[in-house]
Amino acid sequence: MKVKMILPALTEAKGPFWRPIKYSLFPPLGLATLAGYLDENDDVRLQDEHVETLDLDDEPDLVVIQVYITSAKRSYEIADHYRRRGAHVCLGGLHVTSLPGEAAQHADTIFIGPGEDTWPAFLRDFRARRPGKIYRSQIRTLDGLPKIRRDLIKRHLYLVPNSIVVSRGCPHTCDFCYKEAFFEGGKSFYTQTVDDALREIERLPGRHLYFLDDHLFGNPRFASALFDGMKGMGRLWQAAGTVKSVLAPDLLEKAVECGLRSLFVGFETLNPANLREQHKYQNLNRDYTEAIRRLHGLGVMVNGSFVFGMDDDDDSVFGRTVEWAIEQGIETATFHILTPYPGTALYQRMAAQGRMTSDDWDSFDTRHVVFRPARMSAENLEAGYWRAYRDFYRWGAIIKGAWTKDDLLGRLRHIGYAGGWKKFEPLWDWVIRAKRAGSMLPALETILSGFGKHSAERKSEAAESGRASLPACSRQETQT
Ligand code: B12
Ligand code: SF4
Repeated sequence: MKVKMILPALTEAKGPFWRPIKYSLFPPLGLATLAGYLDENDDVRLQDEHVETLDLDDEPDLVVIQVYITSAKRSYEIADHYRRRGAHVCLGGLHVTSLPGEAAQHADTIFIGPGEDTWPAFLRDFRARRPGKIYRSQIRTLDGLPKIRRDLIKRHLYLVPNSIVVSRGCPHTCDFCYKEAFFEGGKSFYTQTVDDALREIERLPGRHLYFLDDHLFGNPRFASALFDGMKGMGRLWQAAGTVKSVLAPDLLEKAVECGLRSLFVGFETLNPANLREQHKYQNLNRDYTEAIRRLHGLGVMVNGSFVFGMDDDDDSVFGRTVEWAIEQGIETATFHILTPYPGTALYQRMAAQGRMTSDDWDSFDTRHVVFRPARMSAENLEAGYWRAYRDFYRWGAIIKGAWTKDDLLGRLRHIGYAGGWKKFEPLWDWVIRAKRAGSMLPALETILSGFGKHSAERKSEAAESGRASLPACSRQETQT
């Protein structure tokens, strides 16, 4: 059977004039996971439109498209094209789960929720020539997951070819997050076994890893055993975690010991009223400054995530947030305009209040305002968002942030890392067009390993003064 798997791109990622590096970071892991369920003798091709031009002249029997909200329009175009050519077209992913009725108009079969149970069920039915029209995920487990088909990934086209997920979902329930809608009808947070996760890590070449799990620290027992197992592997890795998990004792130290060098942290807002409104209770009454101090103290860089436009935000939010982030010495920041995704509690609330102003899914990219903000105009929200990026990544701000580090090396690393992402965008653009994103990985590893030394030095200093002792814990299998 000829199978074509496609991750369509949103318009910006294919721009003739400008290609932001973020679209050449990670390969299509979801599709490579699904490819693992195909037979050895199936002829399968995986194309990621973010990094390559799609070949649409082929004639596969089965077409599998992963649909994100921002690529929905493009996904439907491609789906319609292949249906005209007689292929059986399957659509799945987050946007299909949020709006199945819309997606069904462009597909022979649609999939609701994660694919680990529905996809193999469909394949059996398809081979028996009785494919269904809709498959809903009910069984939530990562046990027995086949080997991810990483051989289908064109590694050289990505800066971070070693992306990995060892869990699905998250234990929290924030109103603006995709998670509740996607996992409806079953568990919304579950992990691999520790041994399976370690085996997957061992299969990845090189040193660098990027865990794309929503919350790698979400199950402390699992995370702790995983970090024990990773000790001595010589990895350098990045991941996402919550303020709460950073403040918890011991786990962070273990993570650093086995290679954590940078953490994406969802601060989202500095305003408790906003946190309450979004039901982001796990951030309430947490000392953000202490969390950053802990991370920096262990030599971990911080990528802070902030959302603008919640109901308690007014025009002053941008300046205050950026100034705070710079003063904290946060190395990189990701800003978003609040975006109510269909299917989320936030969307339902906004729609009920008659505040949604757009259903053009292309604009749901967290850079456009698609609802009526409560305490500022949509224009000011959008302008403030762009200003925040400009102000945070000004050389003056980068240097000010760097000066919060207490030694010269720390300052230089801060400048190198923060400047590297934003100040050299023309260089990234050239690298992507030359199809050489992968060749920049050693530079990233060098910077990250520098931070590792930084932390090791600090730890040995602390150990000398009798302060550092990390609890040892035996490796164990854990599953939520
Ligand atoms: C890595 C990532 C990116 C990467 C690359 C994406 C990629 N290569 O896949 C980059 C940086 C480019 C990116 C960009 C953006 N992202 Co992003 N990203 C992610 C992240 C962190 C991980 C994705 C991943 O690999 N997951 C692991 C794999 C195993 O799961 P999966 O891909 O979902 O696939 C499973 C299922 O979805 C399902 N499935 C998927 N497709 C299909 C198809 C069929 C037929 C079947 C049966 C099943 C199926 O089965 C798979 C196995 O279980 C997610 C968060 C998350 N946890 O998913 C956000 C996330 C997907 N991103 C999101 C957003 C909003 C964006 C941006 C718009 C943000 C921005 N401001 O730039 C852009 C635009 C994306 C686009 N191209 O349209 C939102 C999506 C919201 C939505 N409703 O669509 C998410 C959920 C983050 C969030 N919490 O809000 N992103
Ligand atoms: S903590 Fe993050 S991943 Fe978890 S529900 Fe909230 S926004 Fe989503």
